[in-house]
Amino acid sequence: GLPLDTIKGFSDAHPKPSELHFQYGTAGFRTLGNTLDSVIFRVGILAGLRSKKLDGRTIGVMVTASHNPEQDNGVKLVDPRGEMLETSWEAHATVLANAPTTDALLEALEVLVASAKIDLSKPSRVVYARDTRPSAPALISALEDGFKALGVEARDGGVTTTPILHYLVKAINTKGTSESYGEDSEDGYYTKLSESFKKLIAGRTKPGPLVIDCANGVGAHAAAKLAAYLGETLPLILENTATSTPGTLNDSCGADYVKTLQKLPPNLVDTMKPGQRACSLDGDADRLMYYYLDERGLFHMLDGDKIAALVAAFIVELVKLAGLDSEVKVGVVQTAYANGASTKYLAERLPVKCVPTGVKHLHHAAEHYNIGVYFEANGHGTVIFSQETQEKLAKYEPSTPAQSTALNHLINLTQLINQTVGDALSDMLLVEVVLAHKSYSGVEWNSLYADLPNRLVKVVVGDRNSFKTEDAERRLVNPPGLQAKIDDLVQRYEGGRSFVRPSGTEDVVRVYAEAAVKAQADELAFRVAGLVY
Ligand code: NG1
Ligand code: ZN
Repeated sequence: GLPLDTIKGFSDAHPKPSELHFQYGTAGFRTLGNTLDSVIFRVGILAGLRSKKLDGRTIGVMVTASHNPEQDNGVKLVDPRGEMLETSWEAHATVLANAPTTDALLEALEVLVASAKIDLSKPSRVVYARDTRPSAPALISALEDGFKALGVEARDGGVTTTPILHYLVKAINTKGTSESYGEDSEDGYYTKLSESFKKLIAGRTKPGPLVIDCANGVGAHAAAKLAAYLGETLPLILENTATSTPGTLNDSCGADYVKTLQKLPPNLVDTMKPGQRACSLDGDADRLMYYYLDERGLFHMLDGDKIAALVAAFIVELVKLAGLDSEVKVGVVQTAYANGASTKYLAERLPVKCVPTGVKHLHHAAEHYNIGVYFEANGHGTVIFSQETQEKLAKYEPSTPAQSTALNHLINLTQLINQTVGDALSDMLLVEVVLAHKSYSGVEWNSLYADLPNRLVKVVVGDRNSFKTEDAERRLVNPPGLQAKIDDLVQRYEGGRSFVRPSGTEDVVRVYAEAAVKAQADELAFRVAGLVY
């Protein structure tokens, strides 16, 4: 049975705040860092049980709150293939987090062990990491108490990015198999990325330096290490690297700042000269936002949709050049927040599917293609190659030198891309490869299509859970009658599109609107917000 006395001893030191309710949502648990002690302790136990359930395979635990303000923190579990936690276990996490007392926790654990048929004699293995937030050390010791309470074999991944933790989980679980994902160390990660990058840009014109806004987060450490592995091949200029200065994380910088405000982080204004290309990471380095200044010094943003367009078109072209277009089907997955112009551009070239917000939905839909490209407009995304496709590429015998070259590029892309989850640094190298192959500057990339003007607003409502959607969150079914009013407004705007959905991460309802001109997009968003309020 469970080591009830040991768990009790540790649990009494991590009491649940009685007034708070916690929910494992699309981003795991995420709230003020100083309220999460009991939650994180319990997640330590849950991760161990998840590992036992999966026969001792290694589970990941990441302590981060991504792009949220510095005082927030959070925790997410990673399944053995490096993917997000299986949905049914999100509910188990929520139940454990809300057990009011130690006795209630012990009871909830016994119920979980019985209902999920967990064999407690199995080993349990976990690898864990955290970003640079000041609240992390205390939360990590609560997590470690959770491991001790259950007797988990825990490996400390240190202070690192979310995508590196996902990489480690997959590398550990595939070690020594035919599907080995790479060495199970940070060195293995940087080596895998930098070697494949060097192969992919061999013989191309050396790119000019790239400015990286590291959001004063853990991406600053990772980008500095990556720069050392890349050497001369890609000069990086790192900005916003003050990871130990309190109050700086994600403050007036980072991918979310750039996407939301559609402007340069203020402290890059002097660094950026006309023609300069740059990108921003978020606080845990899984989102990426590109931009450049044109020759007049005007700012142009290249978001997740632009990355999807660039990358998907390139991969489709390589598959065709390799002579594999009848056998390998490439598809794209987006959410309702994708710019309508990107959807139009992509749908003219390949299949495009729209799914509800949240990486797990995008990832699962992308698995239905041989090669699935998915990006959220906010810059989170990746490309996944099915196991069958990777084997096909390995065995395929090209009949011309041109086919052989294209095939090698595809194989190297399978190594360059972190297929477990969106990874700002891997995605950044991917973008640099495509730009080098196409001889594109930011200008050519940006002109693949012109973004439709858009506006995103938040509305605080009495009960966001009363907002129910269908059709991949593009239409409301509740409150009754509201969708008809939105439809009525939308059809009065040229190129108009708007939708309303409850946020999965904040206690608000989000309103998105697009229209042919900016003032109209703003007006439509505010009028729809007026209906919701
Ligand atoms: P919510 O709060 O459900 O809109 C936000 C982002 C998502 C995704 C999640 C998880 C927007 C509009 N929404 O979700 O894209 O990144 O956080 O982190 O950007
Ligand atoms: Zn993030």
